Amino acid sequence: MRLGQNSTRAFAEAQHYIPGGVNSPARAFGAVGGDPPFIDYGQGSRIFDIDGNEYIDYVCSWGPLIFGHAHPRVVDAVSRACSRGTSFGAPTTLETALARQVADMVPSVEMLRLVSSGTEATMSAVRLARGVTGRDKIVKFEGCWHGHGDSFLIKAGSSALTLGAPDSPGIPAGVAADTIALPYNDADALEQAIRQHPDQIAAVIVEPVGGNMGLVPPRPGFLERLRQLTRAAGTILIFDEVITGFRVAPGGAQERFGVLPDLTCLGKIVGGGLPLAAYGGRREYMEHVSPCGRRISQAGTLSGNPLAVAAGLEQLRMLSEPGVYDRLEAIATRLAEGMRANLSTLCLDYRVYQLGGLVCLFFTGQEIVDHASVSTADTELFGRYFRAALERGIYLPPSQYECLFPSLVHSDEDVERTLEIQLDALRAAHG
Ligand code: KE4
Repeated sequence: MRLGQNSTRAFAEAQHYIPGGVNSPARAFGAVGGDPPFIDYGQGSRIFDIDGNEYIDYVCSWGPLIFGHAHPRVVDAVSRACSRGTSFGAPTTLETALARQVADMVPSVEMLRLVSSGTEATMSAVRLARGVTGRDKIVKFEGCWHGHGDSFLIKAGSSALTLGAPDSPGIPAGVAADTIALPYNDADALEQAIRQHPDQIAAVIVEPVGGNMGLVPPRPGFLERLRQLTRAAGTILIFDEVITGFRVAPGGAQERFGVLPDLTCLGKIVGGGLPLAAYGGRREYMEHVSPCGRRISQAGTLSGNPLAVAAGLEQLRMLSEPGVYDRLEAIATRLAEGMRANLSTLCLDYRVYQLGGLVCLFFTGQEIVDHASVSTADTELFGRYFRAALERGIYLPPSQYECLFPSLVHSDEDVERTLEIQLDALRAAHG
């Protein structure tokens, strides 16, 4: 990847002060080779680096920017909030308005707490589950990423998987011992785990659609079985909808698949590109979050920050307008169909998955159902494909284990241009 000299210089300096030169490992291009361009600004479906290169962006901040970069309505909402003060550390009516909007859109959510990141949301949801059940163990699924909380860095997905280090140093053995990692899409494994650990499992946390090992749809019946098994075992079912929330349907995967969890974690889109996430669900559980009920602790200086709330509320209101999800599904479907046509043109038997506003191309011919099948993908080839696409002006997520996040402002021309470039990048990758 020929990087502009300004980005090259910027990356060198950044690495002196910031580990890997980035504030989140996925951005370092470790999985795809080459150095990351440093971004100057974004507008709509495009981002522009500090050397003046333009890209059609399919990262979109890893999902939050469902209306693209610097949407006028979001910018205006944040600007108006900013002029009234950036933070108060005191309640505001807009936080209640956002909470009400989320509760109106997400079927299982009766009550919720706003926090500052998806990691904080999942950590808090698990602590709540442990607090109300009095149990210690949790179940997660291999290849799912729930942020960098200690309990989750066991066979994690996203950057942990990308960097080939599913288990992170620094996790106490005692914490790891309370996390049971099972194969995704394997409800029988959960049934067995519940039998092996009777009355010990506080929560099952799952991405209802795998989004951090690439796009891995739930097998028919998987989510329903999780719901049945957890209800029978007195275990709390947590849907981590940080990616799928407001992305695969207005009410997320729980609306799309008709399975209601006890707790839901939300992030990305709900914050409109600013640091805001949420966890919520059944009132009988949320009423034990401090300062209420059993006072299960969770706090945050900038939780419910007025700027982030303004951005998130505006985006959710825009998402509530008619026809939005048909448009998003149409964009993602066209991308997937076009990619399959490109693979057919080149007689390549790779797999393309699409669900709601998510798309993923796997460099393998195997059916994708779990972490093991995803691991058959040729990540070396993906790296060559990624760099070829970037050089041609398409900014894909820099990992085989991430999804494309198209926005509602990716035009038909953007999509057709993308598919033209994608064909070239596939050819270049195969030399
Ligand atoms: P954050 O702490 O990054 O806001 O959210 C953690 C998280 C929790 N749950 C799911 C399902 C998630 O996908 C994430 C974060 N997603 C990654 C990308 N797949 C964020 C990108 C990054 O780590 O830089």
